[in-house]
Amino acid sequence: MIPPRLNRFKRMLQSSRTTIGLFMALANGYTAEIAAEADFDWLMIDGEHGPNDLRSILPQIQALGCRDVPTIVRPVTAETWLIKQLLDIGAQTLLLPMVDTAEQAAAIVAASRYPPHGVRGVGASLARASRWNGVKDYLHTAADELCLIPQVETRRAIADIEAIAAVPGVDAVFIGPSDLAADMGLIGQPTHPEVRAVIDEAIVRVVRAGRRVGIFAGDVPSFMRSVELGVSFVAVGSDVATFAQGTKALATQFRELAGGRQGR
Ligand code: 3PY
Ligand code: MG
Repeated sequence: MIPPRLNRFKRMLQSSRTTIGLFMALANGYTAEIAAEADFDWLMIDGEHGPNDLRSILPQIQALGCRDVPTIVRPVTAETWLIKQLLDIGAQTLLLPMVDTAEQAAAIVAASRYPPHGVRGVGASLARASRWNGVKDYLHTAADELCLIPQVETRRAIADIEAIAAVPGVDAVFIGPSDLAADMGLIGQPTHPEVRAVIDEAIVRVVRAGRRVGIFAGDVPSFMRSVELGVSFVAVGSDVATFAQGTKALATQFRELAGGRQGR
């Protein structure tokens, strides 16, 4: 029998070091392989805003699995049926958007557990996650290697952040500055001082409660402040933005060298 697949992200989360990762929304296995060559601690396959579905997430999980890169998957929504599908194809760490209450977080945990601990449907013989029933005791041990991370990204969620983080089976919470800013009436301003103040206080509260917290911080001041306050993991950018910036910079540089001629 095959031993259970260990979740390296879950173990990294237990260490005291802050890890860095990249959001991937280019939605294919080939660019996931390129990102895997960079020196990130983990990579996140984004099905919330990237054009990903189950069939595009699978090859990315496979590509990253070959390289042993700790992988997070973010589905478009935290629905029970979608959590089942993602776990069955082998996702072990899920980042779940728009979780506002401890009850919603508890429902996510239930979706990830087989009965009697939850409501995950049993289809291990058809599932890559169990190596098609090859993993020893998969039905009994699968939950041990799962890592569930609700996103806290509204004022309502921030008010309840300790309760959400304390739900048994929740491994960490993740603060979404963009949606939080929007909820605060400051859409497009995730680094606004008022948003930052709410974020700072939320981080401190989670850390004080002895729980883990992550965040997206793509600029140096937000990154440094978040690390200083004790976040465990930070998404520092995205493949899409990196590609857009890189291609623009390249074109600009050589357009100038070419004397500004249009050439198209
Ligand atoms: C947000 O900022 O709203 C996110 O979901 C992650 O960056
Ligand atoms: Mg968000």
